[in-house]
Amino acid sequence: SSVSRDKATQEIPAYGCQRRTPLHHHNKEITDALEILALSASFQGSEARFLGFTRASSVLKSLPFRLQSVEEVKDLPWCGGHSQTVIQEILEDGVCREVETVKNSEHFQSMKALTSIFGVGIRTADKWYRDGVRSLSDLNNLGGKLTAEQKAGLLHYTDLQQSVTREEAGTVEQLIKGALQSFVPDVRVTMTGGFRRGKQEGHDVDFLITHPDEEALNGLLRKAVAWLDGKGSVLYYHVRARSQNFSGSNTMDGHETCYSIIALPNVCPEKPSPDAEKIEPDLDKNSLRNWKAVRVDLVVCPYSEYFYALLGWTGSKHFERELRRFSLHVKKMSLNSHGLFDIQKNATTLLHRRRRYLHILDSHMCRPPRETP
Ligand code: DCP
Ligand code: MG
Repeated sequence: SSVSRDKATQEIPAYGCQRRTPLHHHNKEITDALEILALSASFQGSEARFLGFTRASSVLKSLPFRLQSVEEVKDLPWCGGHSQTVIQEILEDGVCREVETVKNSEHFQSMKALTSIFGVGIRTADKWYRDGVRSLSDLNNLGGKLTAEQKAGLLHYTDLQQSVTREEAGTVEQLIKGALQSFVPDVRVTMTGGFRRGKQEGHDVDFLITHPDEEALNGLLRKAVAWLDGKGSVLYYHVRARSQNFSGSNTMDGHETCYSIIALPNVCPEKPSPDAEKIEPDLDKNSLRNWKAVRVDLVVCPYSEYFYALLGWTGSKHFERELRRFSLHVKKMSLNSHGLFDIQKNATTLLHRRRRYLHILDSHMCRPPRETP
């Protein structure tokens, strides 16, 4: 009934971390449209509009019914005028003109293609766009100017565009665990990211690594990755060392992290028969290969920070951002993947300095995109 629908909309809390946000919900056409506008805003460097559309979309995902009229969102948090226009057009016409225009624009399409390369963030893509780059093939002319990460991203582009299945993630887990356990048999390895949230596929596989004896973790990540590399399983890797001066006011995560591309043996390899090469000696090597390139992130954290790191790496990105904003504004605490810090006790008590501090934290509430400078 409309009364119970009204009640449902009035009970939706304002922070994303206070709501259930199911993967499968009732208003996918609308949230997809809002997310296109959010993405487009981020491509234009407008963080505020990105957040506005992202929050509106997130709120609608928690609605327990399919919207029938734009009137139903009037009391919802974050669903302001611009989002209402989008919602109304989709409800009435099935499409939103602004979204269609954005989707067809050269800037949006180029930025989407460029930022889909591993190692390319919005800033790099935007610079390239201004230099005339429109598609991946234009990048060949940039050759020398690409970072090692971007070169690897381009080399394995087709594989990395395909999503990783849960089954493949399981195979990656065995591979990573095997490497780590060959050095520290009782190391703890937890799959995080989207797969920990129950997603059936992802763009990469994320792992958190810890051990009660923090000494056991020293040098472990580099040794394990080098070991895998020696076996030919690593296509690219870069280890970012643990930050030394980590403090509660730091919004960046300081854990030792390895960003990698792994050659995953195919779960069901389309193995050519052993004679195939004899019959067709010139067969493209790629069509014969029985591996797939998969992005893997490995994070090492001290045992004492494990639960914060687990929470921080489980996501989603928007959930993390909202959780940190909630901690700060409602609980007056600063949360990151290292701990929860009482800013009233630890940080400065001078009001004007605290305001500035709140402002800085608020604008950097999420880890910045992983991008090679
Ligand atoms: N994370 C974050 N802020 C970022 C990047 C990551 O808070 N800028 C956290 C939340 C993410 C988790 O790390 O859920 C893993 O990052 P991914 O980019 O791998 O995101 P997901 O695993 O959620 O999605 P996908 O299925 O696309 O891999
Ligand atoms: Mg992931």
